[in-house]
Amino acid sequence: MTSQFPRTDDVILGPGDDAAVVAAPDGRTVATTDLLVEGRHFKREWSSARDVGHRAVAQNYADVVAMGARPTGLLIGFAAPPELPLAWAEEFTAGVRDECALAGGAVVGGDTVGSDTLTIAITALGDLEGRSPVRRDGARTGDVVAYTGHLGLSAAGLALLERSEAAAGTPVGQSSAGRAGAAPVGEFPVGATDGLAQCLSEHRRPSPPYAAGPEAARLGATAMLDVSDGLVQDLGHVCRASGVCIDLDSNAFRPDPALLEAVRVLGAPEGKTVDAARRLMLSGGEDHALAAVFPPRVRLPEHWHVVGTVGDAPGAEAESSGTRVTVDQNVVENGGWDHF
Ligand code: TPS
Repeated sequence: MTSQFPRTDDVILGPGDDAAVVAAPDGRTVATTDLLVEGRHFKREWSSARDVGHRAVAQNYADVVAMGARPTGLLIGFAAPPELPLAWAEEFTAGVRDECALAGGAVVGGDTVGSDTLTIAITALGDLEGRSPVRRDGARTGDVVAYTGHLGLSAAGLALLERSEAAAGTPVGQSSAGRAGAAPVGEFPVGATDGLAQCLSEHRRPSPPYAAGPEAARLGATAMLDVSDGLVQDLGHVCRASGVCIDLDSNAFRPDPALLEAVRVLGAPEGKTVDAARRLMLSGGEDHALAAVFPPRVRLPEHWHVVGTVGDAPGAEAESSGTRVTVDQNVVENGGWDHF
């Protein structure tokens, strides 16, 4: 499966031998691994095989760039039930290839096994290109918190899929013809608008701001992570690692028009749509936006949205989870994704 992938300059010895050899010019490679399990992370009724290929790469490479590294290679473990159509695996492979073309790197190895549950395990590698890794423990009092990429759209897309499946038995974005096949065809029912389509697309194929990771490292970010579980919850990890607290300014969150449209469709009352959209921006995961902390004097390019500040570590009673990240000085229910 892997031999059809393009090779990059980083791949010295690609698939076909016992192990791959990937260049690491400065001697430091970042490595990360992430799993996608059918039913938990994706549904074949909701996403095409190509979508799943894109998403599998995106969620791994988002972790690579969140360290400040440039993606260089992937290893893919593919565990599939024997009845999985070959076309599904081929389309998945095409999605992986296309996302690598966007992000960089190439598939350098992998393994395929039979399994009851369709599971994709990816290990991704990246090159720090001589930079120091941007960790979670470097945030300092007085630093500013900023994000780039989308927030809330993927969560809105997921809610739309759940809602429409519960209501009609037919997921949004999937024609009845698509249901019969191995993968949905990605058509939208009459009436679905561009905004809803964008939320569904961000859920099926998140678009992490890949170049912004190395950029943040060059700009002197003191901490960074990709938003996979929800901004408030994920920033809590920075707080705990750095021994600080973070206050977010709700007015600094400018909801995307697509997100506003989705929350309206999802039933947010008139006059409450901005609030509802902001809640999704604070709690929604899986967009794989990048959140980073910068020293206050750094001049940030426009695509970084400053949304908060770093303060002193709270007292002992506030040490418990959730209370280190506040919004307008208030403790919020973080509502992020619970792994277990
Ligand atoms: C079919 N979901 C699953 S994992 C996750 C979220 C928000 C966060 C990362 O968790 N149901 C379906 N697909 C989805 N993507 C979700 C629910 C939502 P982990 O770190 O455990 O991978």
